[in-house]
Amino acid sequence: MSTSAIDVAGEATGSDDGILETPFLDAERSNLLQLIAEEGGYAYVSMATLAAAGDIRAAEAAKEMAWEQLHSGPWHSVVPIWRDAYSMACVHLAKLHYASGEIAQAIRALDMGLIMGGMTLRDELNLAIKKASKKARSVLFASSENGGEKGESEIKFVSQQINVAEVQQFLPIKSLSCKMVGKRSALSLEAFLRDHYLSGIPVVIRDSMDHWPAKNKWNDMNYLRRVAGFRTVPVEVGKNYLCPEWKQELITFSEFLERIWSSDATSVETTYLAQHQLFDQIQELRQDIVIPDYCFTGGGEIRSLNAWFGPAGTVTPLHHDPHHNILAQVVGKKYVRLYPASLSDELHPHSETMLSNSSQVDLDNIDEKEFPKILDLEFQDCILEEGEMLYIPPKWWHYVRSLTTSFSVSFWWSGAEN
Ligand SMILES: O=C(O)CCC(=O)C(=O)O
Repeated sequence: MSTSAIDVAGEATGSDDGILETPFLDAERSNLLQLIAEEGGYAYVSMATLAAAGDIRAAEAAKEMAWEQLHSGPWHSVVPIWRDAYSMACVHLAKLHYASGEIAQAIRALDMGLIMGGMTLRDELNLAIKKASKKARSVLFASSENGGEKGESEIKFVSQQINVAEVQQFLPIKSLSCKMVGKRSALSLEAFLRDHYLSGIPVVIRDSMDHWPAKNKWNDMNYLRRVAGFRTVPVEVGKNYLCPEWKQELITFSEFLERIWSSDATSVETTYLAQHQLFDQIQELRQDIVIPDYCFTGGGEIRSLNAWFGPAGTVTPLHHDPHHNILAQVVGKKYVRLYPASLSDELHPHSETMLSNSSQVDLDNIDEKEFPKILDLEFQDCILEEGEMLYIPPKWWHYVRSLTTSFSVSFWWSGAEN
């Protein structure tokens, strides 16, 4: 399936009015442009005005200008109105592509707005995506030749059991030989609160996600392709984010699914959709999951839902996060190792601020000369199986390696104390 097929056929079928409606932007455009001008964005304002009048090159130029502003310093220091300016330019571009029957390009522009843009035009972007997706689906799945929507057979990512002795050779030294994270079935909310949340003790919770639609759907490549194949997603390419050759790319979900399908577990060019707020971006996938009730027991607030989707062999190196975390394993298996927050100094955090939550120790290749005491530190580990959820208390260090193709969701939430 190629996305350009959407464009070619989209022009031919052309059964809708060719208009992406944007009532909110139409009403708010002059206010937004005023705010952008107050931040010195006069050139942007003239380009955006031309774009609104139908000039596609001006829409591209406005998008470029806003993009530069988004990359002018650290993300947290970007003036928020520039994020809205970026979404606005994306919406203009999408409307013009859509009007020319270039549906794939319209969807890509809208996705860029959702991934990189601000909150003000989010509903507008979602509305436009909904309409453009409907059109894309009607074109792509109109005939069974293109993978007809109904009756299409499943293509399972994971169908076999793993051989633990075999995977153990890829795992860090001493794996699965010390204390294992306890696994509990039918864990009550009271028991979770008392024995884990308040005591800061990790646990694997079994049998709590059987009702998620994702459990039956996400192991099927055809389902994911149908629902999201034409969407653009950010992925990480390379061994892991601490390696110099590591990079980020924006590709279609279809292309990503093909990479997973054809990947080889030993490759250094692993592609990983990691820590991405996919469920804010793709509403259809959000409907397949349920926020676990455990996340609400401490009276805090959900901070983010992240997707972690990739082939066997993805590695998230040893690091910690500030939030409570439930890592829910929807498809496949992962090895997870945990060290308590009290061992932070012994785990040698990087000194640069950006990486200070990551350890200098590469568990896959431990330098015993530099870190002679690492192998003496106590940890807990487990193989997180499909249908299990791991609770990781705040600041606990974790290392994660996928043992098969794997799709997990992490729920981060803050405690009432924050
Ligand atoms: O699954 C992974 O690769 C990493 C998950 C993780 O680091 C997290 O949920 O915080």
